[in-house]
Parts: sequence; structure tokens; C-alpha cells
Amino acid sequence: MPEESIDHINFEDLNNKALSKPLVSHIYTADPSAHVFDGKIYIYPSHDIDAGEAFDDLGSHFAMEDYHVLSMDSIESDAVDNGVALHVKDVLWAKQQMWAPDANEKNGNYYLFFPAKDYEGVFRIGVAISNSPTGPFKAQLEAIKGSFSIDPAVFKDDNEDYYMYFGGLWGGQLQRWRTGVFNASQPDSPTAFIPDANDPALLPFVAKMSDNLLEFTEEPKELQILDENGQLLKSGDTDRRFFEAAWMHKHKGKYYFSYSTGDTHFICYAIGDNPYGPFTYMGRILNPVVGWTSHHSVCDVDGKTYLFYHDSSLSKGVTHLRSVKVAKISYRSDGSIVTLNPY
Ligand code: FUB
Repeated sequence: MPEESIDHINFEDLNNKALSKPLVSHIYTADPSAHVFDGKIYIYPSHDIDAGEAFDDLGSHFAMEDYHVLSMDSIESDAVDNGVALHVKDVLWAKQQMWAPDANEKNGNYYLFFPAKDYEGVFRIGVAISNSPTGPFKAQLEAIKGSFSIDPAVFKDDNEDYYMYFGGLWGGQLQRWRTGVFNASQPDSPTAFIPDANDPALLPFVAKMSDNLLEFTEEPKELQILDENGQLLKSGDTDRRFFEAAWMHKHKGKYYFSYSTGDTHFICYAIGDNPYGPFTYMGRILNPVVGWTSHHSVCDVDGKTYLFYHDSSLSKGVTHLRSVKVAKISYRSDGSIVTLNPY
């Protein structure tokens, strides 16, 4: 929901109608990536702050500096803030903008995957390691070779292969990589290099991770999202095309790729038969929340499926001061997901 349309909102009414309350209110948190490790829920969010940067369509106002990990003993319990897990000053290659992270576990080690801008102003994706799910995490000296853009989500398949899904338009710079090389021209334009409305939309990327989860084992590949006729979604189809916030989960053997449509503010999903796709667009998981961005994860807890998401209701609509929430989602018998209304 764009910031200009919030003036008329009565936040008391809105919060009374809300599907759920912020999981924590002492800090602002966003972009929640939730996992269950050893029976406990861990949420890896962005840590929103007001760094005084003006709002723009490049997301300069999202000037986050560190990550905190939240944990919950059960879906009903209070979320605990486990303090600073990684700070940008401890990441040699990263200069600023610690955007939406994810994490995963392998052989008793925990890996935090995060995007940040390097000293050339280019978003890269890094990894940091800990022996605890709550950190502190120690960052690798360099970003993942061949990584670009934002919003990594690392999915562990049933056969223990791990895949990273990533990408984001406008401030997330995906459109600057159309030739495989970063295009630094027109630096202030969020929409330069976006395909024309009738051309296929830009696609998110996927790459299989190496055994140590520190590298890609292959060149990242585009993940196709098709319409009901088997055609790639068009760039002008802004209600359905990928914008940012990639996530992958599995349900009854099918792969569900979900994402945000950005400037139209929906969380949508598409279904495929394998981790690389193609995926067919199926519908919406979440209607627009208060705040410009919408970002989520889907996580099974005790046999039920939950959507972790965020909105800006606690900050009364400030785009870059968001709060993480959780709500149960349900599937119909054909595998489709019932759309949630956040209020
Ligand atoms: O939190 C910063 C950026 O906003 C994320 O990386 C995007 O997904 C959007 O939520």
C-alpha cells in the first residue's frame, strides 16, 4: 500500500482488525525468514532503523546496519530477541544496506545469507557462519562469487540439496544485470533497463549451493514464471510478475515459489515440479499490507503452515519501519492457497 494512501487510516481500528500483532515491538523488524531448527522456531528478519535517509524508489531509506535473530519456543509463545547477530562493520566487503536475509542449517552449523551493497554500490550476497542458530555469525571475507542483487532465500530439498533463490527489481538492481554485467549508467533511476510492458518480465534466479554452502556450484539460472497458457508473465503484468522477496517451500511433493509483486504489493505464488521450475502462477497468498513493501516466508510448524510477513502498522505507516507478524495459511484440496487479508 503506497505511503500517500495511508493518511486516512485510523490505526487503532486497523490494529483491532489485524490478522495478527507484531511479534516484537521494542525494535522494528521486517522481511522475516522463518525456519524450525531442533524443534524451535527461528526468524531471520531485517532490523529496520531510521537512519535519516529520504524516501526514494531506490530504497535508500532502507539503511539497515545489523541483524537480530528472533526465536520462539512454539507458535503461541512470545518471540525473544537474541541481540545483534551480525553487524555491517564486521563484514569486510559490505558497506551498507543490510537487506532481507535468510539462514539455514547443515551438519550443526548455521549459515546466515544476506545482501548488502559493496564499496562500488553494487548489491552482492554474503554468507556468515555460526555454531548457534542465533549467532553471533562470522562473515566470509568476500561475497559469494557470482552473486548479485538481493533477497536470498536458501531452500533445503528433501534430498539435502540446497538452492539459493534471489533477485529484486528497482533498488534491488536486478534490471542492471540483463547482459550478465552490472550496468552502472543512470544510477539514480530505479526503472531504467526494466523491460517494456509487452516483453517478458525479469525473472528471479536460482543456483545450487556447494556442499559447504559458501559458493554456487553453477551459474545462477533464471526461474521461469508462466501464466495459465504456458507463456512467461509480461513485464507490464505488475499484479503478477516477480519483483522481490523470493521464497521456496514444498507441499505434498510440489514446489511452491512465492514472491512479492513490489509496486502492486501482493505476495503471490507459483507451483512447479522441481527446484528449477518452470513454475505456473497460481494466485495470491497475501493482499497488500500497510507500508510499501510486502515480504514473507512460509514455514511448517507442528504440521501446520504459517505465513511470516510484515507491515508498517506499529510505526503508523512509515515505509521503512516495519514489524514482523505471523498468520496460519491453509491449502485447498487441489493444493491452492487461500488468500489472506491482513486486516
Ligand atoms: O528490507 C529491505 C528490502 O525491502 C528487502 O530486501 C525487500 O524485499 C523489501 O522488503
